[in-house]
Amino acid sequence: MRTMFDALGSMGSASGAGAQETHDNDDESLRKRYRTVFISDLHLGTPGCQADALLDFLKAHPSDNLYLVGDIIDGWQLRRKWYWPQAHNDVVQKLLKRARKGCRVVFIPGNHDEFAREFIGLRFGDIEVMEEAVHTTADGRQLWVIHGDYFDAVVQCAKWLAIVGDNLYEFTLKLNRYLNSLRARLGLPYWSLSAYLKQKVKSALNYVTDFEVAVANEARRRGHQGVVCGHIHRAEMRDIDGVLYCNDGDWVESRTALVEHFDGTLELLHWAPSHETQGRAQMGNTVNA
Ligand SMILES: [Mn+2]
Repeated sequence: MRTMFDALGSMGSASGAGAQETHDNDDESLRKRYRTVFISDLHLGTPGCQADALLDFLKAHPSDNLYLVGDIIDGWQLRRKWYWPQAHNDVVQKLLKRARKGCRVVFIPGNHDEFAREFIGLRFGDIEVMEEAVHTTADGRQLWVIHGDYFDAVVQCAKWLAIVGDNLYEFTLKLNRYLNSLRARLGLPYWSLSAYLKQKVKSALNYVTDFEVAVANEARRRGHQGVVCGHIHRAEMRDIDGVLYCNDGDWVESRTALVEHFDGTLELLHWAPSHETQGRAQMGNTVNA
């Protein structure tokens, strides 16, 4: 089935599918080039999407690889109310053009653009659509790339378990009273079962609200060194028990992206449009290891 994207993409698909993008004459030649750029949660089709800033960012950050890590086009909102200004069209055109010029562009649909999940294994123009990906960094690390909405269910399920755990805690309070009255009768000192278990339940509750830990755990289970996701609109890069958890943030509030330098160094960027500050401000969150 042909789509608008096929039509747009095929306009110039003959021009080079090499790994190295030929530099544009209009932009990019003087820009700093990255090996990989990861962005997600653009929410094109909603008034919240900061399309102009995103366009500036894309122009300023050419790359060999570009991962679109879900919630690129907000199908949920578009179904409710059609909103598609020129700037949003420009972003789509820019992405298609980038793919046409030899940048490997991978689109991993999220929950807001789940309509694209039926195109998994196919292409929008020169953009590959994949359910998930594994990106190998220049220094040989394997990063699992997913949107992350699947973990809502994991977190929800864990939350439910925590409620059970919480009821269990109430029960242990009763049990504690009973046990200690028994211990007192036997001449044994007081021992707090509830304090002991409270600590356990508390850490369980922290765990369940922790999307990040759930994602990192699954990446570890799959044998990856790291994971790149989006979905929760919270940019982050940190080690979670030996797995590098990276969240590239969003383009609704924070205007953030994850980039890989040519030596494999990963960096979280926070884009500030030039009228706000001079160029790009970095979050100073770089992981070399
Ligand atoms: Mn999402």
